[in-house]
Amino acid sequence: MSYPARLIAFATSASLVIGCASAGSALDEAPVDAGVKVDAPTGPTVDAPLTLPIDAPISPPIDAPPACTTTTTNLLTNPAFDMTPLGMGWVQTPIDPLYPIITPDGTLVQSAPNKAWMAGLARANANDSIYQQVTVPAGTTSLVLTGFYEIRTQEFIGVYDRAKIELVQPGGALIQQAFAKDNSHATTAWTPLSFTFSAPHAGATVRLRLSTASDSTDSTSFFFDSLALTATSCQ
Ligand SMILES: [Ca+2]
Ligand SMILES: [Ca+2]
Repeated sequence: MSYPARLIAFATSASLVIGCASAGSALDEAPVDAGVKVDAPTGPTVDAPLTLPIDAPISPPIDAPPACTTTTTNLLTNPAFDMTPLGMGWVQTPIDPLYPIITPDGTLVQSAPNKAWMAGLARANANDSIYQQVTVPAGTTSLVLTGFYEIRTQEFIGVYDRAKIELVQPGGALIQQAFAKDNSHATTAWTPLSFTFSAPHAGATVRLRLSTASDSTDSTSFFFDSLALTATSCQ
């Protein structure tokens, strides 16, 4: 009664062995199923060449046509001190009436024949001044002082003699100082000066005042010539 059971067991084992051999052979030799989808080989991704954006050419801004014409005017009468009669346009208060400030005297001249020769006399309370009153045109956008100066001195140390140019009210109150030098700033040649006032003072009546103050020893001469108080306006 046990034999059939063993036979069954053997047959079962043989079947398993055969089954295994058959299965291995089938895997090794099985043709590629034509129906199996084979993916195309995957190569490295090649990025398409980047095309840099080409900026449209930038056209320079086209300025709008000026809405006005720029005009410059020297507000000073007799700005180079050379018109006649001598000293016209300027109000002078010299140290000594025998020595008018605007003069052809001396050898230094920036524009012939005259200049303003201030100080140069060593005296107590030796103060010179000249001024000219002007009305700045309405619409003025800038106010600029230009000119030339020379300083010659007998002083050799310390500061005792001074010169300044100021814009003042008709009553004398200071508006703004444009120039300040002293005997320590001696020159050897005519030297240009330039100052732009911080406000154009359009429409205002003002004075341009030059003044010097000297002590009683070792004189210093301050020379000025070819001044311009230039108003720029847009009309
Ligand atoms: Ca002159
Ligand atoms: Ca002096």
